[in-house]
Amino acid sequence: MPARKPKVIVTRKLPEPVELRMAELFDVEVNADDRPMSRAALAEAMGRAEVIASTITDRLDAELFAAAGPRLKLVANFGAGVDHIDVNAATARGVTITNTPGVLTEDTADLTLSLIMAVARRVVEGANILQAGQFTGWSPTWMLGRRIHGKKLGIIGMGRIGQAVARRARAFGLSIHYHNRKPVSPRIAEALGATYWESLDQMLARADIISVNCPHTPGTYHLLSARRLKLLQPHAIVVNTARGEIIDEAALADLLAKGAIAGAGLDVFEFEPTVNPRLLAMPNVVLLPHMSSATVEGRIEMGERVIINIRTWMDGHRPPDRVIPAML
Ligand code: 8YV
Repeated sequence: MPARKPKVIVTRKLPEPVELRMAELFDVEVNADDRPMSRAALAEAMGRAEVIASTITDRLDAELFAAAGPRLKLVANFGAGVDHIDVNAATARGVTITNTPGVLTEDTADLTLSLIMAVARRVVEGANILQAGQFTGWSPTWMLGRRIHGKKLGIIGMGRIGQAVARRARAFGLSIHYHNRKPVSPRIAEALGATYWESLDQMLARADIISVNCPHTPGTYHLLSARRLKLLQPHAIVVNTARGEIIDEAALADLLAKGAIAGAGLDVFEFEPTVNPRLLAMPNVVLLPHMSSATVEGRIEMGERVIINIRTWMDGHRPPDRVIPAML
């Protein structure tokens, strides 16, 4: 007898190979127009699906879980971060949440280093000048950036992505400093040559470059608050490929405008997709549209994790990438 196919509603268009495989395995409905689903459409989907394959553009809050249909058992998120999902409310309601860790680590770390280089060496500014036809010839004192080699990188959040950033940064000659809820194992710390700072404040005051690589949780909201940002040195650069909410964006813009810090590279924003207009106008800031995991390979692997999580749940096992409230 063929296996029963669960009703899976996919809230955004996914890469074609992922959609094709899902269609083979599940009774699948895809939001083909690729715009974020409205709250009403999400509520309707949660009323009749067994599985929702969500993305960051779906805000799945307690109210939606409370109103969800009795068939809803799994939200298999396409993405590592789950701050758009009320995991407590889902768990209380008996809905399992999964994510896609591991498969976007290297891509996100690559883009983090790209932002560090772009800001420190004024890469985007230089390219824009050239495209605007303003390159009139080499000069000994023009377009000077800041050297990366020998500087101190302070990584906030030393999980998979933080460690992948550290591995790359070492090759660029940066010394590795990090703040985390707890130190990494001595083996990892030694391999990365990484120094642990229990006090984030002290690390901020000494680092040349700060990279935000922790998840957004109630505990990390505005971790880089106005007070903490003021601890940074005037030549410091801040890079964020994690979540905009971890930095007080208005306070960051204030410091950049005053020249109290040297620059910023941001792939994520506090009120995404809205970007603080003051940041948009600054030459020492490189802004990207939340694209750190945007590779063909990465997005297919993310889809494969979603499928594995749904399949394992279908087979009556515990999905490998389960997110539980205690992890947040
Ligand atoms: C994803 C991300 O593209 O995985 C994450 O947490 O921030 C992104 O890189 C996005 O979440 C897809 O839902």
